[in-house]
Parts: sequence; C-alpha cells; structure tokens
Amino acid sequence: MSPSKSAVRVWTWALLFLVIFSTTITNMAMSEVGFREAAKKKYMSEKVRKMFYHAYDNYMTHAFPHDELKPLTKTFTDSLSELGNLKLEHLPQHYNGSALTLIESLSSLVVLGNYTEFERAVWWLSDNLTFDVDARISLFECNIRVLGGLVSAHILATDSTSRFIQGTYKNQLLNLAEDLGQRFLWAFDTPTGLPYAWINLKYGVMENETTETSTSGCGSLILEMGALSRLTGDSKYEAVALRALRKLWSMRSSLDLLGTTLDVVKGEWIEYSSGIGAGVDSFYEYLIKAHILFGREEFWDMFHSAYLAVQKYFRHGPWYHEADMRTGKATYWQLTSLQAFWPGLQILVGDIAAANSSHREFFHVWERFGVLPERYLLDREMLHPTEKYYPLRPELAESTLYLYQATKDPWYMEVGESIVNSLNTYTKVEGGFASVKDVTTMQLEDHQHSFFLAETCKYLYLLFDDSFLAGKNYIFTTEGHPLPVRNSWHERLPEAYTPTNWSYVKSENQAKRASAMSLQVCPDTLTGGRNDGYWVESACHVRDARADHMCQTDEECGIDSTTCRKRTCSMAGYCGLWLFIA
Ligand code: DMJ
Repeated sequence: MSPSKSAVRVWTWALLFLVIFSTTITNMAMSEVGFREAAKKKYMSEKVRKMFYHAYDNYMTHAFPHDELKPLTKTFTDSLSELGNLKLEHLPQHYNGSALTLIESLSSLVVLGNYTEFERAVWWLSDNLTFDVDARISLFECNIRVLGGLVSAHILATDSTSRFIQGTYKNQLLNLAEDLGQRFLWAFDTPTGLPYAWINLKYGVMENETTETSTSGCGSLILEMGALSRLTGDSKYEAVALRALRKLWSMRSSLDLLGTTLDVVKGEWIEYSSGIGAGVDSFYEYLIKAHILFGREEFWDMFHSAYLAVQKYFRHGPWYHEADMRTGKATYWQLTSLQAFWPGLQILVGDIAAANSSHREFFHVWERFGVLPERYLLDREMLHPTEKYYPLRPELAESTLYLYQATKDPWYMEVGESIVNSLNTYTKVEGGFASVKDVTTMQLEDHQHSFFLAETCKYLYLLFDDSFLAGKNYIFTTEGHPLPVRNSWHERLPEAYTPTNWSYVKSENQAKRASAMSLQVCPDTLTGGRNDGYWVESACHVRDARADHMCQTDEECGIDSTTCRKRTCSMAGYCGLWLFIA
C-alpha cells in the first residue's frame, strides 16, 4: 500500500470516528435535555395537581354543596344566583346552592385521571341536583359553567374509551342538562330572538326584568346549546342559540364591528364601544370554535370578517384597545385581564406570530405585578383606580397552553411555572385559593371562583401533562370544558382540519396526538380550495393571487399575516410588504 493510500485510510477512519463520537455526544446531550424536560413536566404537573386538590378538598369540606368556597373564612357563597351582578339586589331567600364548583370540577377530575372522584360526583349530582330553584341566574354564566360542565361531563362519562360508569350510568347528567336547557328557552322569547340576560330558574323571565344584555351574553351560547341538541336529538336548543347569533351578527356595523351591550327587545345597541375583553370576548371565541365543532362555513365566514375587523380597528402592535363600532375610532386604551385569551384564539387560526407577541406583553404585565390586574390604562400607564383585582383568572394560562401546544417552545413552560409560583405565593391560603383584591398590596378577597378549578388549574396541568389530549381532538368551551370534535357533528369537516392536509404532521403517531390547538384550524377557504399542502400562516392572511407574487393591482396582494395590513402592488409588480415595515 502506498503511503498516500494509507494516509487516506487513516483520515477516513479518523473522520468516521469523529462523526460517530459527535453524534453520540449530541444524542446524549439531547436525551439529557429530553430527560430534564420530562422530569420538569412531571414535577410541575404534580405541583398543579396539588393546587387543584387544595382548592377542591377545601371546597368539599367547607362549602359543598353550596356554589363556591370562601377560602379565608372557610365558608361558602351561593353565588350561582346573581353571578356576574355586582349589585346583588335580587338575592333569593330560599336558594341553597347548586354545587356549582363540583359541576365545574367534573371535567378537571377526568383530565387529572381521578375517575373515582368523578364517578362519586356524578352519582351525587344525579341524586341531588335540581334546577327547580328560586334563583335569578345569568344565562351566560349558567350556560358556560353549569350547562357546559354537565354536557362535557356526560360526554366524558359515556366516552367509549372511558374506564368508568359503563353500564351503570343512565344519562343522568344529560337529563339534568336537558332540564336546564328547557329553562333557558324562556329567555329567548323576545321579539328579536335575542335572549334576556337574566332568568329565574323556577319562574322564567321576571316582571320588569332588564332588557339589556352583552354581546357575549347572547353570542356565546352555541357550543353548549348546540352540543345539547346533538346529544339529545332535539334541535330546539341549537336553533334558538343560532337564531340569536345570526340576529346579533346582523347588527354589526359596516366595519364588521359590534358594540358591547344591547337591548334584546328593541334589538338596538346601547354601548357602541367594544374591544376583545369583557362583554365581548367569548363571542369571537365561539364563532371559531363553533366552526371547528360543527363544521358550518357560516361560522367561519362570520369569524373571518369579525377577526379581520378586530385586527384592523382594535390592534395596536401587540395591544388591543377599544373602538367605536360605527367609526372604528379608538375609545379606551386599556388592557384588561380577560383579553389575555386572545393569543389562544389566534393559535386556533394559525396566527402564531401575532399570538406570540401579544402573549409576551401580557406576561410582562403579569411579571410586573405578580399577577394580571383586571384593568390597566395603557395611555396613562397606570392601573385602573378601582379595578386592581385579580380573581384567579385563567386567560394567561390558557393562552400559554395553546402557544406551547402549537410551538413546543419550552419557554412557555417557564411562563407556566412562573404563573404556578405566583399563584402559590400570593393566593394560596389554608382554606383554598383566594382572589387578589389589590395587586399593588396583594391584599386578598374571600372568594375562590369556580373557574379556578374548571380552567386555571386545568390549563396549567395540561401544559405540563397533556396525556388527556392524546389521540383526541377536543375543543374547550370558554369555561374550559372539553367537547370532542366529532365527524358525526359536522355538516362538513373543514378540509384543513384533516391531519393529512398538514405537511408538518409527519407520522401517524403525530397525527393522532395532534389536537385542535396544535393543528391550527384554517379552513380550506383560505387556500382558495387548493389541496397542494399550501399553508396559510394566518386567518388574517389573504393569499397573494398570483403564485409568483407578481401583481397588477393592490387587490391581488392580499393582507400581510403579521401586520394584518393590506399590501400594495408596486410599479414593478411586486407586493410591497416593505412599505409597512418602514
Ligand atoms: C370564565 O368564566 C370564562 O373564561 C369566561 O369566558 C370569562 N371569564 C371567566 C374567567 O376569567
């Protein structure tokens, strides 16, 4: 062998060794990272599990079967009655609660894998719960918390893969849900079809009842009422909710904006200013989620127009202010804690960049105060003088979960960890978890809201342990109750929802684990009916009409996905994104 040949052979072996060595080191490092990440998830999910049970056990000990726990005094409040009414002027004399927190905990118990307690709760509710009670309730709150809690739990109890109740469960939760749904129908008996905001569960709409409601009050009923119809085979629940939603949508302005409050008898707006927070938030959420759950294009069309209008008139960088629905002019420059759900919604439509940037801002505010204040005045850079509270709301945790599911960026787990630590530091007391009255002093208030168990704990747990989502496609109601996306509930499954359409869902296994939030549901309409795997990043993004990006008119350029502004066609025939960066 010539010296040069042997030198080549030595170098080849040396190179081979180097490649194998570095691959082994990289693999070891990667499995080390993977191992650490898995250990962290385990540790954090256990921490959240303990939080849930601290809240739950204290409720069961000191408050059950009343509605919610007062954790500081270890007593209870029958808060389903008049929930959402700050004036509390109609408090009933003979109402002793409806076990609201237990109903709200049902789906969380399943997410945590505690079937024994779930089953115990189901039997207790089956034997004891009645809606024939003299209590004035908010249609919106009772729908999302009670009807949603019961319908979701019924589905979980009858799921073919469920390990419990099989055979012995005789649809008791569904019967209760139907009884409640029947009572809800009283609210819809108006000349417009828009429902009253308040009904008495025993007597229906009371004399001289207010005719004022909110956009979310009449526009966020379709998931629960629709699910009730699909489950019972009785279409009337879905029909009234759909009629109300259509009426509401018909009241939009020429800018595709809606107000915040309206009169259900006159069918006229009362408050013309609106945003994406209180009084409106879940209206947007239910349009896209109804599209996902029922596959109806009508919901997508409403959502798409409404979403574009929000991005156009409310959005200011990563923030969202309020605007007058008639003019689109900004009214209030405020961050409200409820707005923090928006990045989660943006994940469902694939607007990841926008979701990420808003989520970061909300998290900065959380970090600054330790929790998220109810209202922060953006223009004056100060807290709202009276709304400095944090009632254990879930919205930031919710968006964090959606962003993590969509990106798998471990940074979102750090955000989750920080939220968990704040909750334990500032709000945990011996008798449960207490709301924060004032974020500047961290003074507490004697109230553990039921959504802390239905949503806050659930979203945080799923962030660190998503085994509940494996092999299933769930959509979460605005109160965090899971509803499965079923072919049989779809008039037509949105094309983009089919995993094979998504080039990045590579293996069978991945496809099975993909959930609505990680798939980002962009209907096929956005792709112009094409089926070539072309992926639109954002619901706000209108695809350039010409594949080569050359254009003749501005109309052919569509809308940019991150700024949501129209692109312009340059003299040379290129769509001018650069114009907006400048
Ligand atoms: C919950 O009841 C629901 O998320 C609702 O849509 C908004 N408010 C609370 C939680 O903050």
